[in-house]
Amino acid sequence: MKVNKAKTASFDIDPQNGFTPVCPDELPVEGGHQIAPFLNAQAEFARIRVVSQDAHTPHSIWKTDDENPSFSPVDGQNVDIRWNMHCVPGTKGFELIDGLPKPTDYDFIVYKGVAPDMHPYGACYHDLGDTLSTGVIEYLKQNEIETVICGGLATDYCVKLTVLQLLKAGFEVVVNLEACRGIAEETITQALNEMATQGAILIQSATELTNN
Ligand code: VGL
Repeated sequence: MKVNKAKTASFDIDPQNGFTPVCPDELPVEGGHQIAPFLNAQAEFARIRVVSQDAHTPHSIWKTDDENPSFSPVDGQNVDIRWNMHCVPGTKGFELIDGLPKPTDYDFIVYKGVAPDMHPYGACYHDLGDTLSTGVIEYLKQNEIETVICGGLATDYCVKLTVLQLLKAGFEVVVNLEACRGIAEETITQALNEMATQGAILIQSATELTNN
């Protein structure tokens, strides 16, 4: 497919060690550490490159413990289920996976899930109700971006929600499957269906892209 580089951004969604086998005690996604070359390939077709990073405090109310396993519900307006602690700033899990640019070489960074009682998935809003902007939509619009190419971790959570938020904001959204990895087969299939139904364009690889 053709994309206009001047009006295209590349979005690296949570490509952090905490979602890879590099950090087995966090939320390891199979193959998550292998996506850097594919994110770099899609970025060649974009003028602007943005990244989101989970930045969680170890005091988060949604963390698992002996009585409360993964996926068990947790009370609060901006939390839903429990997860192993992951992506704590200052630890390996927070850092971008090997092979990506340094954070300072991106054009815009979203840090999300910073408050102990907020665990958003999509990178465009801090809350689960999609009202409190992280600023990335405004940044992209300010830069006259019309198309956003997305990849990252995990397909069935943060990638899915970010893609749906970008679609709602009016962008043409391309999901580069080679640059995504997900947590579970069933939820990955659901996520791909939902993104496509809402208008996302799914491509197998950045080799399907050309600039005009
Ligand atoms: C994610 C589960 C919990 C993700 C983050 O980045 O997809 N998934 N926290």
